[in-house]
Amino acid sequence: MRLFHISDLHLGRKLYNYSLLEEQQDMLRQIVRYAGEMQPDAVLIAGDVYDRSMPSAEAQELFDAFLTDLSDLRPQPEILVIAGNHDSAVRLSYASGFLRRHHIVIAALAPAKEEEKLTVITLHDEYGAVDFTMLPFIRPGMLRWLPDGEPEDYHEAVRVLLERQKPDLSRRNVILAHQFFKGENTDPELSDSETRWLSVGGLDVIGAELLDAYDYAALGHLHGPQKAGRECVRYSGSPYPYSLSEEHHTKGIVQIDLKEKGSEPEISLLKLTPKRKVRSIRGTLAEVMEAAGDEICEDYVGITLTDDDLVRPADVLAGRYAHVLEIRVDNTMSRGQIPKDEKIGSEEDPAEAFAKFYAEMNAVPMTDEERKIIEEIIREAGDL
Ligand SMILES: [Mn+2]
Repeated sequence: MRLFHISDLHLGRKLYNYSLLEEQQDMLRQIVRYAGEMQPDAVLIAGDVYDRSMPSAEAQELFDAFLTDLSDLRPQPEILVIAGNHDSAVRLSYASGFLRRHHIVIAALAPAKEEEKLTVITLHDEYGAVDFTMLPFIRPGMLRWLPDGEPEDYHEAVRVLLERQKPDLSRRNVILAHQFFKGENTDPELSDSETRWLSVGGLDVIGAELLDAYDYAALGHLHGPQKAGRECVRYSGSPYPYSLSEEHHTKGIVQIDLKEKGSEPEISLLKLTPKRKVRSIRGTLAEVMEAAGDEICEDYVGITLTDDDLVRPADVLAGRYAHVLEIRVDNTMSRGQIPKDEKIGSEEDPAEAFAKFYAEMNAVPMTDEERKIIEEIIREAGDL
């Protein structure tokens, strides 16, 4: 049985206020193309379909088109979707009863009472049955209804839920989950686009040994593709780089070929090529301008300039770079070579004090023109 594992689509996400809809549409089309070619039996989407709990109409359109395109493939893959922490479980569940009749299974809501269990879907191939346990994102607070009350942390919450429906170990088992699992002695690689939700030593960390019974764990939450302990416990990562810290990630689809029970699944990565790269450039303004090439560079770039003297670099860069995410200055001034003891004192001339403050903040001195403006403002203020 062949599986595609993706997660953290974050449809509707913006990058420093740039809409990524075009990039996301392109990445979804690449996934559909791969699915047409490789013919997976199931596509697993391990949470964070949308970037926000109230997705934009455009983001919903993208997902709608994606599900439709995948469903149009023959043979038609089963599509299994769980909710991540960014999704609204209730909204993602919309039409899930209907969609389920059409081989699209959405498990977004956590069990909310004793009788409710996690969704388990069974698919078959020549080696027999494969059970897919679908664990949507949960917080301990969602499980207050448990006989022992709210679990004390995330690890306990997941442990208790999985304990209630142990997999049949004579069959092959796959789990989909969107949580922060950590393998023993492994250091998870975090990126800037997800770290505000996670902390390595935090309460949300869950021991990956809870997934030992599963032949494959399709995880979502971390945006860098990586394993959490065992080879078969994996984060697919986001299909598109959502921060500059992800520029060296190889984004892609994890393809899993499950054979008979007990044999190691074959795992490979199908690479996705971002429509526009997300990358950092460093150098003098002249070097950076030169590096853009002959045409306007469309990549999303974070630029670090090393010149000591700069006048309105943003305006200059805009002539060659269509999508500048940030401009940093790393020069002698920013490296703190201004004597630190040169305190800005109240007895100092205000224009002089402001000029120092400006230089410290921007790592470049004010221009004469700017200097004139500030002197004027100070004079006017003094007249009041
Ligand atoms: Mn995410």
